[in-house]
Amino acid sequence: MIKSSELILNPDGSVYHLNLKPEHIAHDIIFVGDQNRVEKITKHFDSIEFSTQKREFKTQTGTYKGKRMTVLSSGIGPDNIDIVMNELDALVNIDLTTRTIKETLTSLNIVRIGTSGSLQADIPVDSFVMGTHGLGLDNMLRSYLIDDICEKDIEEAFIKHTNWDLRKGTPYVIACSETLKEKIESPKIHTGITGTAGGFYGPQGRVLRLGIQDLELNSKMDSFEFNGHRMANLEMETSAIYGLGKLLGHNCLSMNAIIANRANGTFSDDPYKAVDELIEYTLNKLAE
Ligand code: R1P
Repeated sequence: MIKSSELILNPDGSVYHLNLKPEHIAHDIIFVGDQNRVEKITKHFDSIEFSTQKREFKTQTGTYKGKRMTVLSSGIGPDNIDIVMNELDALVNIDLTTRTIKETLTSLNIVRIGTSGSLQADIPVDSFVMGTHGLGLDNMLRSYLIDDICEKDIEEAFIKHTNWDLRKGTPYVIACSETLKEKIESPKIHTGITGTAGGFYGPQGRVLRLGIQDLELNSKMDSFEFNGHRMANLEMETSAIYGLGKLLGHNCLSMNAIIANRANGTFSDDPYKAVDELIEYTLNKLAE
């Protein structure tokens, strides 16, 4: 039995941070970072059956073209993904009344629709990237037993290529769900490794007033290549979603609208338009 200090429930029986009960979520779930993006997705729905919000975790469940889907905002960063993935998994795979793990486990389909900065000059602003892998620079996932799910060859090559300072932790690489990749990919979507940083400024090589540990980090990531895989973009959630998804048995894929190009220093003139287009594209692929 999982103790009440470990799996915290609200007085109404919902999970602590997400404020959700098992009946509130669909098996197809869309993650967004920004809570204001939830309704930009659900405005396309046929109908909405449930809405709630606690802190940055806003959830709406409804149907799109007859398919039941949940849209949930994670807020920013891998630490929030730890909360979101564990509580969503508890909703389907732990009996919240007996506080025991169910005998038959359920796999959720989880697709992130995010915003991101491209690392490659040839992946321009307003284009879309599907992360074939998440490359975690954030360390959150290293609290779990991840040795069996990591792509160790890519990790080792990345550490060597970037001369990574291990005092910042050890980068890890996790592959996306092949099933969701096949369902959602198309020639107009760029693919590549999505880097996930544990911060927005220094951890992604941005310099405002503070010096950073490796000024060359972004150009080293940009030139990294391993067996035909290169880094496409940098954001703050994908590797944590892929890692916890793989550990817990869920299918995960990350789609990002490129709103900044870090290689040539440009920013989209209309980032909301790119996000809206990615939303419509992804919704239609999911509903097929
Ligand atoms: C940083 O501005 C945030 O934007 C990106 C990053 O991953 C980070 O969460 O994604 P979202 O637009 O989905 O939040």
